[in-house]
Amino acid sequence: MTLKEFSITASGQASAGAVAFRVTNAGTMIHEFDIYKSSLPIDKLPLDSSQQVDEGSPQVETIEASEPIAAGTTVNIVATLKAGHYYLVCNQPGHYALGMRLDFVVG
Ligand SMILES: [Cu+2]
Repeated sequence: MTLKEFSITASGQASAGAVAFRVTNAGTMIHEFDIYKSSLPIDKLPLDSSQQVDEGSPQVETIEASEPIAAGTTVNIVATLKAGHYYLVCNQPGHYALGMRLDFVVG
């Protein structure tokens, strides 16, 4: 996974179970790596007043929420995922709306 201003890109595939993500912040500012599940379209998640995805909304299930990831660093994150459709998001204020969101399917 690569995070930068303002995109998330992925390579590789995931099967249900413990999924390991190697997340590199290749940008120049702090980013995050969050995994959500929702029945809403990826561009229609509810936002709070800080222009962050509202993780308290009943329409958003937060599977994983990383600590802030500094520019130029790489972190390893393991999440236990069932087969299904997830959204990978950076939830620093405004970044979701600027395009830091990605569909992710676990087979
Ligand atoms: Cu970001």
